[in-house]
Amino acid sequence: MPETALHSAGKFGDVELSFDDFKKIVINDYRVAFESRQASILGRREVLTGKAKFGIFGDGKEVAQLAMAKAFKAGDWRSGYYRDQTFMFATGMSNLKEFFAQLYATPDIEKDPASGGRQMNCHYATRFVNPDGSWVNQAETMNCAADISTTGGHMPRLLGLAYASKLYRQNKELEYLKQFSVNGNEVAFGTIGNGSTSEGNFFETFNAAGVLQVPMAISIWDDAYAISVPARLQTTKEDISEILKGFQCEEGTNGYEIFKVRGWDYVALCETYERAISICREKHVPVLIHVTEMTQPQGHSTSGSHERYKSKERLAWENDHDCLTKMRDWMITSAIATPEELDELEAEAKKFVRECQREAWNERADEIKIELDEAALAIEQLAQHVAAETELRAIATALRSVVDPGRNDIVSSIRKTLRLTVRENSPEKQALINWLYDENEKNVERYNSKLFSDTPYSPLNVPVIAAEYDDDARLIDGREVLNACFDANFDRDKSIVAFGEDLGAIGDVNQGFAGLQNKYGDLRIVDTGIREATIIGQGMGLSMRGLRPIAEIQYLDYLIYAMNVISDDLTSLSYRTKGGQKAPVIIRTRGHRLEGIWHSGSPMGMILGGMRGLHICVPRNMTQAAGMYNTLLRGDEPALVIECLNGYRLKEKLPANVGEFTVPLGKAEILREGTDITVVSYGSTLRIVLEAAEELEKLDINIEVIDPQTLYPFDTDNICGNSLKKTNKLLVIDEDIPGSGSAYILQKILENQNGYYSLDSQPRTLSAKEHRPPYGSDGDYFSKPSHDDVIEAVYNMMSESNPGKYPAIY
Ligand SMILES: Cc1ncc(C[n+]2csc(CCOP(=O)(O)OP(=O)(O)O)c2C)c(N)n1
Ligand SMILES: [Mg+2]
Repeated sequence: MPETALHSAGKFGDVELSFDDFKKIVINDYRVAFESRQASILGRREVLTGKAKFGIFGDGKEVAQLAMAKAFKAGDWRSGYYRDQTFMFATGMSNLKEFFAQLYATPDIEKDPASGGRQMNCHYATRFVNPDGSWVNQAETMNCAADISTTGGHMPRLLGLAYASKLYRQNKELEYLKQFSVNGNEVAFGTIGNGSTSEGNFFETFNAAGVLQVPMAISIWDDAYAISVPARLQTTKEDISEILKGFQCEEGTNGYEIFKVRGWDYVALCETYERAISICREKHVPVLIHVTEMTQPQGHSTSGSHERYKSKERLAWENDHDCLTKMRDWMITSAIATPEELDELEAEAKKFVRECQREAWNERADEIKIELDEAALAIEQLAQHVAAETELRAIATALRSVVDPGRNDIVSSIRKTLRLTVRENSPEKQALINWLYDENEKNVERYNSKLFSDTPYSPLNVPVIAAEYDDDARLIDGREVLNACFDANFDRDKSIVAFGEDLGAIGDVNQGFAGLQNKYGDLRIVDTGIREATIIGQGMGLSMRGLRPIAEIQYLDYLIYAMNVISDDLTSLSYRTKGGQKAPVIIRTRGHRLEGIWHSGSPMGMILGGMRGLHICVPRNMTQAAGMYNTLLRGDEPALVIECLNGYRLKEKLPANVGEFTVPLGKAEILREGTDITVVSYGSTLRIVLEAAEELEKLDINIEVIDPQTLYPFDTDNICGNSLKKTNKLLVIDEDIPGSGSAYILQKILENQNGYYSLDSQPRTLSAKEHRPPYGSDGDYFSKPSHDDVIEAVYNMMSESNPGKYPAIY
């Protein structure tokens, strides 16, 4: 940072301040806000001149954020959106140089600790996972959950961040987790734009926090617009706090404390935040602070200008109500500073911001320049030895003359060079190839790493412990095996909690948690409202704060109601912070065939396509599920476990070590050895496949049945590919629609495991029909793969390659 490093905002505190001290704090606040404004102005210019690709800024929202920062303490959390740069500077959680480093997509966590160059500008995060995978002491740091661009998408996790404080305060068994909380005294601060309060996520979160009574403080930055759409088309009565009045706490009720304050009124803002946050912190009552009359001096983002859709009158009003101008005027009339003093402060601030910007740019550009020079030189050296000398020299010259080059320019030039010299061999060419390999490795780390935490605590490193059975092991319902597994884990680890619809009092709709709320209390095992998105958000927030939640979605079909949280927020968390944050939540659900359109879904393709970043477990029975929970609860990465909906009352043997044995992730199991066809299947369909195998035996067909057990990771030992070397035939069977989950499995086996080279006939898939399965047994028979379908699919493949031995059945 340049020498006049930014100081974070001062606090007024409880002690009586002298006027001089008060002045100093206010003047420093103004400086923070003014520098922030300059960063917005300069940032926009950098985008418009082509140095950065996109910009969105917090201009017009500065003053309220100064007030919010004063109420924010170590241990607190922010879950906000892209307008909060001033708050981040004022709390010291970010600074101007990092602001510009992110704007320039600098792929380095030292320079952009929020995202290592992965996120657009003004997407903030603090790093609370150390490089070795251990947790930072969150009770001593200010904490910011990583922003996402989808508006309102950060609300569900806010609920969980706040709920953690409630558990830490009320559950005395958690006192040993000192690095996450001091008696639950933390507040989770949320920010959201007025327009985004139209999102379901906002309302779902808002209601849930009112029910749960958690220390959550939502600030709504109301600038009366959402890009071009005015409040009239967004919000009933054009006033969000007005319509939320029914949530206000009354004598003897739960609810919220609701505040409304104007975004340019520094004094009122400071007073409001102080009052609101102390209620929230002390009483664990959620608060809403509706900040009105905010502006957007530069419009919404660099994508367009607001003159297109705001009237002249509105633009003039925004100009008059600019919070910085208002604060400046107030400081002058209150004798806090003279115009001359403020002019000087502003001139210094402008210079300082410019220096931060230049340093951030130069650091990134200098690094690339070194790489570019090396690459261009290597191309020129190769040029001397090849027929395409002129072309290669032209490539090097073009590379050297790119304005503001990126790594893509460098790598692309080398790849083009290698294509032009495809028939040449020389030490110079080899040197260039080596350089590219080295660079590729660095770029994988820069741009493709950390989809998962990949730390020593990864569930992939959990030791494998086999299930053990006593001689007289009891044969019990599958649900009882799970129940015993949960019981043992809840006893072992006090940080585990579970919640979901009907999960508490009755112990879930299939009784996996039966009796456990009585045993472990309703702070650990609890019912929730019908609110899938915030069940996942609740789990996410808790897991970011050191607890081990099992968040239950009652049926797999309802996962769609939580899809946005899982896909946008949870599964991208490790990646978008380059390993700086993690949320090891375990999502428990049940699915595959049972009854009716919304209780027999198996949308694995949707999950695989939309939730990469989760381990995806598809246990064939409850014992395997238990082993997976045992693994996941000892790891630190998020996962989804889909239990078989039709399997809870099937009998299974109770392992003696039901809370200890582990099923490793990514390890396929051969359930039946065979020589004719490799059949890969998972979940509920497996039982049908195994039954069909018996009948196929009578038709003189011997199938090998493989259960991958987890779809992500998939069969890391190539069990499927190796099986094909023996059978040369592949059939993938599942209950998803055609070309969905089964296509994923085919890609893994044919491409990743080189299965293609072992095949002597066309690989096939057998899936459900494209529509949802109708209600009733006939609906199931004619929609999902049946016993008969499996037999015929296998038989037809054999018939195709040997019609003499296997004549057509019909
Ligand atoms: C889920 C989602 N829908 C739409 C968008 C596109 N979008 C980005 S910002 C924005 C406007 C948000 O307005 P508001 O919440 O009032 O915040 P402001 O930008 O005005 O501060 C929209 C529609 C998005 N990013 N995410
Ligand atoms: Mg808005």
